[in-house]
Amino acid sequence: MSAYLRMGELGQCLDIFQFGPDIMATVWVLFIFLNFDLLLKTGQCAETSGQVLSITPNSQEQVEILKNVSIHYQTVLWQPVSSDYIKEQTQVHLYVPANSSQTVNDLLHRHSITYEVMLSNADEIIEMQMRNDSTDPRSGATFYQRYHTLEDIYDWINRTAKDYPNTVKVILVGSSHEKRPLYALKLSLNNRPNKKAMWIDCGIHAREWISPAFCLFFVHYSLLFYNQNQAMTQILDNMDVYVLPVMNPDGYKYTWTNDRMWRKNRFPKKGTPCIGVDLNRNFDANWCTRGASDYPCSEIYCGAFPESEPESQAVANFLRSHKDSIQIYLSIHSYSQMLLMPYSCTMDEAENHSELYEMVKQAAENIRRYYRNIYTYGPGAKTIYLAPGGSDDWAHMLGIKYSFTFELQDRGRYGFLLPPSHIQGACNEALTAVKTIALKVMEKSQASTSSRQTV
Ligand code: DDK
Ligand code: ZN
Repeated sequence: MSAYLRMGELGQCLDIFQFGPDIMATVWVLFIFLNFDLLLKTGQCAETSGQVLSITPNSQEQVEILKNVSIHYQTVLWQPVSSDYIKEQTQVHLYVPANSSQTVNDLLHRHSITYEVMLSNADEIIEMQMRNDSTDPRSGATFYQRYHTLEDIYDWINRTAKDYPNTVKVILVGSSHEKRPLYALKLSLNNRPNKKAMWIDCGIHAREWISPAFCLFFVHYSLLFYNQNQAMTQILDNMDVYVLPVMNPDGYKYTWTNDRMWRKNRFPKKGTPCIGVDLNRNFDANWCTRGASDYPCSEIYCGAFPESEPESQAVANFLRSHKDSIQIYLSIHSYSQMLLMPYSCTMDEAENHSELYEMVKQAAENIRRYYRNIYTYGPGAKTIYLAPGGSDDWAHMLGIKYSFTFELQDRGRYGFLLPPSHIQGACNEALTAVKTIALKVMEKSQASTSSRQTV
């Protein structure tokens, strides 16, 4: 594999040498083989685009080198989320920007660490995803098959509420550290009394662009397919839905303007050069234990105390004050195609483990049946990793018993840079999971009401 990849790299380098005539070919190829290492070290092969590498360390020594690279060089870990969790025989996905690719590639070669280039043109993909926004006439795709700036999402929220004055309400649930509003939409498709509710939040993590895209799609689908699609009609007849499209607006904005790979919010920690708290480590569920970090520069920094951040506090306050009606909590993330249930903050099983497990299992089976795509499922701690302080675990402990985190497409091909052409497919899969779970929950509550009635 490594030989193949090295040849691939060489192909890119060759452009800059401008050797032309066929007659030279044989000599040239020979030259390359003999001087391969030299070519690499001359520094002539600098990448012009950021890359994403897939690296599987096969010794403890390689693990240490990778940790070192990801901490001390200008790179961004995609997987695992923090260098502490790099381990032998487990794939590491590493984003390497153009200006450090020479150094990083050399270093990996020097230590005989083989890697695969997952994406060689990351910058181009990033540029395409941004160009795809606004009113670019070159983009034929519809609104819901594109990514949108924060401003466009705010506009869309207002427009949606205006277009559906009887069924959609905008709720200001709080504001971000940089004072941006946190708007949720409340979908209330009919006036039945004592309706239950479902909460969906998107965009806790800034770089997971497919997540806000899903929230927009979901609202659109709900409004369009109520009274058209049977499952959707049943669900919306029985419950209201609160949708928070961007829980971390400061971070999301930052991914459009400064750093596409940003994850956390934008809270500047005084006395350090570090910015950002991981909002999905900031809730009061075994807060800041193993799987989170109290080091402010970490990607999984838990913050100064539980709910220290205005964004997590706003959501926690809203859930606390609506916990009697909210039955289902869903948090949308990417990537890795997983349907996760509590707990992620401990290895212990949730008290309703089996019913939750049945739900994610059936949801994954439906996705597989309808879209031929594989989602793994189970409790977070056992399926992905220990992740204390998460919103789903906290909601579950609050008493919202049907609480889940979805990790949408893909499984690493594009990672956070999922192309716009994949938005539709990713959203349909997630929608299938939402429908499956909501219908199951309704079945259960109807069964329990009717049994109560029969007693
Ligand atoms: O927060 C994380 O690291 C991932 C999503 Se990117 C989810 C971890 C499991 C759910 C924790 N509440
Ligand atoms: Zn996430």
